[in-house]
Amino acid sequence: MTDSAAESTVFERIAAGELPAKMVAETERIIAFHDIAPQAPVHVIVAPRSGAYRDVAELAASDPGLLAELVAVANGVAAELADGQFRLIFNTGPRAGQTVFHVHAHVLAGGLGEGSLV
Ligand code: DGP
Repeated sequence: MTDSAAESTVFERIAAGELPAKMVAETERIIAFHDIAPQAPVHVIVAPRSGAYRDVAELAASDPGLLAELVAVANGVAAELADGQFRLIFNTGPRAGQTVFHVHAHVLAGGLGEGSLV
């Protein structure tokens, strides 16, 4: 195993309690916490505890049940923190803006302009 393969992702370290985060929901396999640099009034990251999957394409192909669980947690977060209306974004690949290669969804909600994409 190479050194880089042995390293935990930042979200695995948050899941393990090694890095602080404002947690909003936790299940056996999923965590949800406020983004460190919010881009909307509500901006929550929802991710599996495990960093085994780099992006949503890998997760969908390998464990669709876990992807469904992640979406259900995102929906619960939006119901609790906003009005249940939300945008769910999976940046997939560096040219799409992905910077953390541990699959995660961005839940964006609260006062997003009609028709806006970002
Ligand atoms: P992406 O660009 O899709 O890979 O999004 C990564 C997001 O993760 C970005 O919006 C910032 C957030 N983020 C990165 N590091 C941390 C951290 O240590 N704590 C928290 N709360 N959020 C983080």
